[in-house]
Amino acid sequence: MTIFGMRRREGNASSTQIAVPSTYFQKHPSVPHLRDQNEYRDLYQKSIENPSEFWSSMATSCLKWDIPFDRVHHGSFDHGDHGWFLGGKLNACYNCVDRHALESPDKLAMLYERDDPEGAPQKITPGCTKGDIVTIYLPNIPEAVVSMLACARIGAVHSVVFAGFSAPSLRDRVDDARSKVLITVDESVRGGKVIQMKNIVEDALTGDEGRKVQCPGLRKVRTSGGMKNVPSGRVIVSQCSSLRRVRKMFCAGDVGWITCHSYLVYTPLVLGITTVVFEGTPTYPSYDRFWQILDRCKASHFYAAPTALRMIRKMRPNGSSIPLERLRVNASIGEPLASNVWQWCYEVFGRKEAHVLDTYFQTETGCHAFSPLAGVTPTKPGTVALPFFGFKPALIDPDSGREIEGDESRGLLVFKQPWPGIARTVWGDHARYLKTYFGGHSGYFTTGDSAYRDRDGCYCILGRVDDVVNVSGHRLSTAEIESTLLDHGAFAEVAVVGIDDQLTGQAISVRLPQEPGRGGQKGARTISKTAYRGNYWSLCSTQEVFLVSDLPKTRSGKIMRRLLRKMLEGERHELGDTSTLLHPAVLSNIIDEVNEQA
Ligand code: 6R9
Repeated sequence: MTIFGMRRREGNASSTQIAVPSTYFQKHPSVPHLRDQNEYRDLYQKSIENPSEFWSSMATSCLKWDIPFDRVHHGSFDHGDHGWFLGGKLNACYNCVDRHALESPDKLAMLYERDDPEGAPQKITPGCTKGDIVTIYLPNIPEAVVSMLACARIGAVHSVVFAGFSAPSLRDRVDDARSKVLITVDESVRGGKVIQMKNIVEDALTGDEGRKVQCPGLRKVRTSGGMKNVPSGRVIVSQCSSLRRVRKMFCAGDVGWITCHSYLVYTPLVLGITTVVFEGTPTYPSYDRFWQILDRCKASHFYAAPTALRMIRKMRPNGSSIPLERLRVNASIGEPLASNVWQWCYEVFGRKEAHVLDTYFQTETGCHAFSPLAGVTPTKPGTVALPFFGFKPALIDPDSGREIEGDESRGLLVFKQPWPGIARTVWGDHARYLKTYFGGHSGYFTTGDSAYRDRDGCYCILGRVDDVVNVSGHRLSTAEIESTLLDHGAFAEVAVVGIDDQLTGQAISVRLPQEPGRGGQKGARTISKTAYRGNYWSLCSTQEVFLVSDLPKTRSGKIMRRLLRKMLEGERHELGDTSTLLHPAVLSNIIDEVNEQA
């Protein structure tokens, strides 16, 4: 079978590498840890060939241990029993807060950007003990970070639930985690709208009829009214004020997302970098909001999801006049960053002064698995560049199950050896963990994504394996088709799914959010055909194009193609878990719009 038969440049990767902008070094006096790509290669090789030595040196130089570890790693993929830094003991909160506060007590740990920039933050206490599982149902406010750190400090496990989740979704997560304590606020504000979070919690606890008691394991609920006496008084929470030349990172996601666990909370705080906590949305009060925050906070690093970048690009194609005095790293995460969106980020958003990085990781990897190194390695638009330290990637042929050697090849993305951030179980269901991540291909960790490796060894993520469209034996990744349509420049957002087709097995179906002045469905069909030509030459005739007012997305900005596929296949009442949807109403709107256009 032809796996991926396409004429176009593979994987939408650009063939040119773009060097680190020279302004990178002018924006901040600090220099990167590594000199150049050669040093990266040497160190990477060490991390793969002798992981114990590499991670031991990293763990001792970056962290303060109460009891030093006596063994770096134990376990195997076959048994799924990984343990790291055995015998060692450290406190994550101490590493994030106290040791920096002791060294430089007036250094900022957090900057808090409210939805509405006026007003002062409140402080909270979790009230729980070691071993408890604490559900944190808070918006992006400093208290969310303080609650996470407070849990880490006393040895409680935090389970952070996205603040936008509904009462049933919250209830499921409290029950699933067997949580004893829940921390929330009375209300939050997002995009100028007040959300009564305490009422949502009450609904979660009383059930739909308001009678039955739910979440029986829950012992305590803390709302803002009852939260006083911050245990960790050393976290300095401040509005943008007295700013000094320290590195500051603005990670613009929801604190419930792994991206923010790793890159809003723990990484910057462990490294002594000020982290910016933003409560609002990129569009309120205007589409300039990200620029405003980066300017006000003098942030050096920016991290956002492509969906937010695409939306801002659509509304502010020429950027903003707000200066970005310090911005030198502009990174994206969560979905593919199409080449032309990459180009816009580089030329317009960051004015060719910031290093643009498309990074790749998963909840299960815990940290970057691929990324250009800021200020060190060149970037290649359309790729996530080279593997991060300790990640040994491979591509597997989906049919034979064999590893694919050589560059310019594509297949299922797996990792061949463990790294410290690897997920160690699925809570309460270890058998599921073994089956999902190690069951498919023995000896490998399965990511569930497919990828392309180009001639320079750079990787391009092609999307979830389930999202691949199989037309007449040609396996096409939805990410590539979407990227082609985005590169054509006519649309800001696109979703492509494969639907059953008697002739070809599967046909391509395209969803485009409605945009005025594009000539409606017919115009969109013409535009998408033009964009396809030369790329998906023989497949164009099977496509369907629908214009919809919005796409179903998770709170972290991922398009839920599975739902679109099910809706088209007539399984509108069996959509499965929709609890992670940002706007649940979008589903019925899409059904109406598709019915009108079909
Ligand atoms: C961090 C995060 C993980 C999935 C992952 C992949 C997709 C992440 C990507 C990307 C293309 C990138 N993904 N980064 N796809 N290019 N740069 O998003 O974690 O929410 O667990 O999602 O996101 O499909 O497997 P998580």
